[in-house]
Formats: sequence, C-alpha cells, structure tokens
Amino acid sequence: MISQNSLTQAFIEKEETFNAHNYHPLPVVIESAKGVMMHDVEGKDYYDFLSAYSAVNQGHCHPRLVNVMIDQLQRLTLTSRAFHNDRLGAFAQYITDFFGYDKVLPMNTGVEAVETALKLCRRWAYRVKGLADNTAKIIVCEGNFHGRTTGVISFSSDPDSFGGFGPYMPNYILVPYGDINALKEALKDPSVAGFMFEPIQGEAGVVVPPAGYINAAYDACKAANVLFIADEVQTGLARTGKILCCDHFDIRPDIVILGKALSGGMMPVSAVLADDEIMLLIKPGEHGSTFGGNPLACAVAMEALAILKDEEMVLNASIMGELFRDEIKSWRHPLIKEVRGMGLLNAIELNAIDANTGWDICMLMMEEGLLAKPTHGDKIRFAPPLCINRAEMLNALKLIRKGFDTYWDRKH
Ligand code: IF1
Repeated sequence: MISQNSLTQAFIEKEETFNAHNYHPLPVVIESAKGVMMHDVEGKDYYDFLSAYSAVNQGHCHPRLVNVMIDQLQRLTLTSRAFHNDRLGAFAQYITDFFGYDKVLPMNTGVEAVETALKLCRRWAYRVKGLADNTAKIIVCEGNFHGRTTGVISFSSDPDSFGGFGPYMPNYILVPYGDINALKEALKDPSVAGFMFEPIQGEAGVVVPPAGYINAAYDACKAANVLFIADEVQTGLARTGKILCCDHFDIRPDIVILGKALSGGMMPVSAVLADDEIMLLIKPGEHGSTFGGNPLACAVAMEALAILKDEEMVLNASIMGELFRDEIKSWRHPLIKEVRGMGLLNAIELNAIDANTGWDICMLMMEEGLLAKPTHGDKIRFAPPLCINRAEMLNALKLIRKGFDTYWDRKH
C-alpha cells in the first residue's frame, strides 16, 4: 500500500531534481482537469481558483477546444509565415470583427504580444508622431506585470522580476498606478509615445484603479497625442465581467494586448489588436515569430472566443463574481481586510498574522479541496474558470471559509 502523498512526493522530487527551481508551487501534483475541477495523482479533486492565471477561462479541457485541435492536428499545425495557410485569414477576420479593430498581429505568449505592442508604439512615435529615432518614451505603472523578457522587466518595479538581470532597456517612465496627476505630469514630456497599463493589476494583488482613473488617463493621453495601450492578457476575454476590462469604462484603447485564455489554456496564443494607422507601420520582414499565427493556434483561438459568447461567460463572470464578493464580505472574517475585484478576477487582502499567512491559508484550502495562490504574501487571488455555476461557487465558498476558519482557530 503506497502511503498517502508518497506519490505526490515522488513527482515533486523528480521535478526538483531535473527542472529549474524558478517557481514555488503548492505541494500538489495535478494529473487531469475538466471544467472548474482538477484532479491530483492521489485521486483527490480540487476546485481550480487560479485558472492558470486566467488562461483557462473557458474551463479545463473544454470539449469544443479539444475537438477543434484534434481535427486541425490531423491536417496542418505549422507552415511558418513563409507561406499562407487556410486558417490565418479566417482567424484574423473573426478576431478583428469580435473586438472591432482593423488588424491583428498574432504571437504566442503574452509577453511577446506586449513586446509587439511596444515596438508598434515606438514605430508610431517615429513615423506618425514625428519623434526623433531612438527617443521614444513609454509610461508604465508601478506594480505592473507585463511579462518576463529582459526588455519588459526593464520597467518592472518588482525586484523579484528585475533583480540581477540588468542592464535594462531605457526610456520607460514609472508612475504610481491610479494617480492621474502623476500621469498628467509624466505626459508633459514631449518624448512620450505611449502609456501601457493593466485595467486591473493582477500580480500586484488585483488592484482595481480608483473610479474615473481609466477614463481620465485615456483623456489625458489623447490630449497629449500618446497611444493608450491596454494589456488585457489577464483581464480580457470575459474575466472581469466584460469581454475586455476596458469595456467597463467605455474606452477603446489604441492597442489591445491579449493572451492566455485566447486559446482557452490549450496552447500559447497571443495577439495585438490595432487599427491600420498603427498596425501597418510594421512592414513585411520587420517583426514576427515562428509559431505566430500558426493554423492550430488560429483554429483553437476562434473556438475559444466563440465559447465565451456561446456560453455567456461575460454574464456568468459578472454574476458569480458578485456572489463571491458578497458572500465573503458577509463573513466579516477577522482575517479578511478587503475582498476586491471585478467579475471573476478577485483577491482577498488579509489581516496577515505573519509573512506566511497567505501561503498557510492556501495550504489549508488545498486540504479542503480548493486551489488558490497567494500573491505578495498578504493577498490571495481567486479566479476560477468562467464556467463555474452557482452550486460549484457555493461549494467552493464553503471550502474557502473552512480554510480561513481552520487557520484562525489554530492561531488563537
Ligand atoms: C509567471 C504573474 C499573473 C500578465 C499580464 C502579460 C503577461 C502576464 C497582465 C505575460 C502573465 C502570468 C505569468 C506567470 C504568472 C502569471 C502572473 F504572477 F506572473 F504576474 F497572471 F499575474 N501581461 N502573467 O499577467 O504573459 O508571457 O506569461 O504568456 O511568469 O509566473 P506570458
């Protein structure tokens, strides 16, 4: 008889022996998943309240995505962009119509799409705004997370992201997130070409900007002839109760960055959306990637977008998110300082007892059968797949409550 968890330990030890130690995962080994549920190697079930950081909005292994991929896999997966393929045009038409932009530039990971947006912004600065070459500046926000390339960490304010990886890319200006006066001051610099932001800062702990900030920021950028660049890699695709988080503010960004759930968590698919005035500034041979816009990615992305609409995930995210926040507020739990978020992108800010409070509560919720992860110690992010139904949400809330109560009882 294998002892409890020895299977888990064996998998973890193998991973630690042969894989880089660039993460600190919860001690659980997942072997399958479906919808909102994940199953570990010990045969235990868990509610997934991370959704692979909002990459699995449609639910794990959605059958429509599996079927579309199996079909495409047996026909064509990759041509590179050296040749046309029969899926890219259909995808480009579908996604530009879906979001209302002239053009899309498909990439793979979120950070590649972020880098693409930054290159488009600089190209626009020199060819349209008229800045001298190599002078363009881009404003970003403190607490940002836009990915982990050396270019993108150059403007991170998190030492864990940028420490020990210098030297850094110049000409980024950091302003406090949500501070409209600081943004307006930075916009006085005539070399500024763009402002890139997350409509809600995910990694920072689901930081929702003050009321009016996004609209005021948009107006200030337009007045300064500066591009408004929304990184919706995590907040987009119905996660916050709108198809794009910027839709809450009736704002149409100049550039939209998408990733993660664009494939429903099946494979890396990302994209940049913009109108012709910006997108056509990149000419043939000036940007791209081996897998960007590959037929398999195009097929799965069209289906992933269609599922969001067909299964009314925008509405469900809004309704289930409100249920989540209302229930948690009703607890008036001593460990909970605040619950915040939009749609199904939420976080609990803790009245932490020590540096491990977030982790320890996540460990206890894991024992109850729910997986979530702390961010920056005193916040726990809760982001289940957008297919979660009322019964599942109420069950999950019971498990969250048990985790919090057990922690509190052990500390008192
Ligand atoms: C990790 C964080 C979340 C993102 C936004 C671009 C990207 C991300 C708003 C880059 C990626 C992921 C990366 C992953 C964990 C996760 C994360 F904790 F790192 F910060 F979600 F908050 N813009 N976020 O959130 O997309 O290149 O990863 O496809 O690196 O640990 P990517």
